[in-house]
Amino acid sequence: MRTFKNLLVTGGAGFIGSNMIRYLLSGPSGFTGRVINLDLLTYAGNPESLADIQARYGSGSDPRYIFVQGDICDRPLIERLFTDYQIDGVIHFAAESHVDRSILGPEAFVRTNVMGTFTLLDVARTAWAGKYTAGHESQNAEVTSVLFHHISTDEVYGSLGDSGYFTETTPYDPRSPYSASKASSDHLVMAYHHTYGLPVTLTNCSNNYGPYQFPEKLIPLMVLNMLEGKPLPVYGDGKNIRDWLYVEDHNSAVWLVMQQGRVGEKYNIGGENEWQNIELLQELINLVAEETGKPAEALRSLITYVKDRPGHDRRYAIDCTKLKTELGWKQSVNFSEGLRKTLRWYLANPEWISHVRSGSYRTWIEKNYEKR
Ligand code: NAD
Ligand code: TDX
Repeated sequence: MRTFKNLLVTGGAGFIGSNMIRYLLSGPSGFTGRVINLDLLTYAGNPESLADIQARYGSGSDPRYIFVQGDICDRPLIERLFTDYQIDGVIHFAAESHVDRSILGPEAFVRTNVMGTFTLLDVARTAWAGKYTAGHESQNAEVTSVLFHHISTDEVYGSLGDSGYFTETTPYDPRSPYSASKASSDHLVMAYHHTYGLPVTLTNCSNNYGPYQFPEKLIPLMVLNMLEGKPLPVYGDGKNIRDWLYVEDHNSAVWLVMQQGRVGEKYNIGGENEWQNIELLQELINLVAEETGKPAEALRSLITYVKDRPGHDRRYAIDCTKLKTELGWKQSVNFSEGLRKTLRWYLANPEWISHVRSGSYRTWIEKNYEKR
């Protein structure tokens, strides 16, 4: 089992990264080391999502949580972090993550997702040179002192028809600027392993949902629009299918792969939980009606079919047999419980929502963190 002392988490102020840091420091991970969270704080990065962690672990003479505002493309900064904090593990979440934004402005996606990943890999290779065996001998090593874990998506595999599943050997067929940039980053990660022997693991996960998700993604967008009586925009015929997974189940899988997965291997992570968008929306409407007392019919009347997303992938479905049989992972949160938990979190956190809506969360950093 691999152990780590100083984890560099990139994109830790985003949705999945902030949940991961909470899982590492105050969840059931068993991790006893230090987290260095490097995040540029783009529109999607919100340090308020980690206010509890900052308060509990972020101060004192030997803090276990250190926040650094910075860019993954900034090579001198990353070199400094590797040296100053003796980084022995990287969990690389930082990315431009929203498909619709990638259609409107692909350049930021290529910059962060491709060049940013390249920069991190190249610094890790240099910083860790000599600390691992170069080449394929590193594969299957039980103990590795350093590891680069890359977070990726099922979208790299393209789009499925009515049947079939994505496995780890499905050929890549990305179809949006977002998924193409993620596919490029995956290839760079594997290339750094094969060429330089860099110890890497890679996971490709299906759609996540849960607390702290930015309200541009389907589930929080629909919930907040329902609460505000706004239209619920359904793209195309609403029959596109996604495979949904609760965010903490994603993070437990990532942690398991980092500790016990084979170096140089990729693992699929999925919910085995396929929903057509329109069916999911009906389910959410029923839940919101139950939890808030708003009449379901009034909420249903907000459904508005809109122009389809260009190149909209029809169906994603993950086969995660490898992760289950090799490492014994399984999903722990059932979908209706997870949706209810998520909805209750949004209902209980109006301040987080209003700060995100107004953009005022950006000033929070000035008050609560020392600039590095
Ligand atoms: P997010 O958009 O909520 O968060 C991304 C974070 O990265 C933000 O905090 C942002 O400030 C930061 N960031 C962006 N550019 C940066 C840069 N140049 N330097 C440093 N930080 C930067 O995204 P998310 O939904 O939490 O996704 C995290 C990762 O998981 C991404 O790599 C994404 O591709 C992958 N993923 C997401 C899902 C999903 O359903 N959300 C599913 C599978 C994989
Ligand atoms: O308003 C909407 N109406 C709508 O019908 C939005 C925002 C989405 N949709 C549809 C498009 C998709 O079929 O809902 C589905 C889910 O959309 P998103 O939440 O934008 O997610 P998706 O495009 O599937 O990508 C997500 O999962 C994979 C994440 O954003 C990616 O980062 C991840 O890699």
